[in-house]
Amino acid sequence: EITPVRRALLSVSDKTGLVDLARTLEAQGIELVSTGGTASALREAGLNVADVSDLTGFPAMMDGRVKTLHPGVHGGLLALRDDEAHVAAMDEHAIAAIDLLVVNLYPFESTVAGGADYDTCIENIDIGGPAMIRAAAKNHRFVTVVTDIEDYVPLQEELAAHDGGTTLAFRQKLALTAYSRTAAYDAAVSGWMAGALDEPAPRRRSVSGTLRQTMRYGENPHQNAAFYADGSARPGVASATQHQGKALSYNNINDTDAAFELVSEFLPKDGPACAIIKHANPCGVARGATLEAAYRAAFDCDRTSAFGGIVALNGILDATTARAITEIFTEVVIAPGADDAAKEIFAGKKNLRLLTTDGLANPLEPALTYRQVSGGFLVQDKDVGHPTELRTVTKRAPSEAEMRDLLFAWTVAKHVKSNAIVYARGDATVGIGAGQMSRVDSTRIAARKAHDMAEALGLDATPTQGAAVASDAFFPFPDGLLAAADAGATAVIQPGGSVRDDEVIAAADEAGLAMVFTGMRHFRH
Ligand code: 93A
Repeated sequence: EITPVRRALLSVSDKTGLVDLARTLEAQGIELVSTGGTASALREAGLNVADVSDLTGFPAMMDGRVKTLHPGVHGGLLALRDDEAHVAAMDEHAIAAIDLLVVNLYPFESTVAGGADYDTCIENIDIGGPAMIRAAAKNHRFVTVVTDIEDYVPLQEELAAHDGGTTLAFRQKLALTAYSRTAAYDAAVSGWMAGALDEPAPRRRSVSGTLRQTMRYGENPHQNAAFYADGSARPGVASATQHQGKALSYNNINDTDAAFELVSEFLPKDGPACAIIKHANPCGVARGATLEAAYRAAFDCDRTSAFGGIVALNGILDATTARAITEIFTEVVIAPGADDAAKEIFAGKKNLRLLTTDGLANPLEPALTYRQVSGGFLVQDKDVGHPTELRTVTKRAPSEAEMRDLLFAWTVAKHVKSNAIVYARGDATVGIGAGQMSRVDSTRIAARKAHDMAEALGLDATPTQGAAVASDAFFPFPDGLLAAADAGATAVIQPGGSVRDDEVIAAADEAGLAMVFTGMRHFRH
């Protein structure tokens, strides 16, 4: 099962680690062959390398579009070494066996991420590289294929352990990596084209990703799990830098994403904001004069649930805010950045993870969301909708302060699992009801939690007194709305559109509520 490596073809765009690898290959007596830029880099380092054109009898042509697409290369990769006819064909056409292929592709994903124009993106679609990778991976019974720079060291160790050869198990594993890479690469191309052609994104779509992290376990300890990056350049948990603490768990990543997406709704120019998330739902969201004030106001919405939560900030984490956060146990803090003093304060908290993202996500930027179902998955546009027109439907119109609270509550409600009810007052949530099967239950739960919190904080009045309330979908009956009025809410925002809107509006008028319709629903299941 150990196959000796006698000849290696190296063709890499990213030259990281190339020379080191080539040196160990040369030391093993392995003959090196390369394409133009790769060969130059190796020669510069004093290595002895043949040109691919020696194998093909053709120069690289058409601006490099055709370099390795030739039987001299593909025959050498695909020939079955134990098949007489294959060996005879190699002899007849003077095809040299290639036992090791090291390729990394034209940087298509980073070219797109860098905002390159259409033609530049097209030129960065690698054709010859994936063709060789797929050929070598198919013939893994004889050929070793390396597509990830991270695998250079394991390859060097494998060759050292097996006298310049590789085992079948090793080659199989690398072949699997290789096909994952070409699949992700083509998915990136198809995704880019869907965007460039303005094709409704969820259609004609191939989905893939690149392994970012394997986790100790998934949602529960008996489930395996891994985290994939989809290659998009948007700031978020997939591209964040982790400064300290142990690796993120599956649930951490899910919750951190929810936290960051929510806080990104609050533009820094409108002031500091903070969102605290538990089990993918917000348990407190607030704006403040400072980040610390925003954090404390968010915390005061539901101090019980905030314990062990995820904190997201829309500004650079500073020392005062960092100190406030460390007053209780928090799992993860995510922010666009953190200053040195803040990092130092966190350094004393070994179990706290700090992630920085280099910016906020754009809540209006189109993207896709996926949901697995048995035998398939659902794809849809991300909910980036914003109501264009608010319509007051009650006799009383909301005051300016009520309007501000209504919009705040509405923004948060979009990020709460349905049925979502959010009470807000003075730029902070004061009660959140999430994930109930009935809207009236969500309304009551949110109010009860606000009441409990007021008691715990020793407040005279329940914070829902004078609050605005948002509902992610219409109130089908007056009962939910009346429950909110009972809790002290004075203003309501909801999509409208129920067959009983008239009844609901009449009930609102009778209770003296101001109500606006958004005409847009924000289910989140
Ligand atoms: O333009 S290509 O699709 N045509 C080819 O025949 C071909 N063969 C290898 N690109 C091709 N490659 C790619 O060139 C490799 O995948 C690698 O990314 C790059 C290495 O080129 P160089 O050695 O000139 O830097």
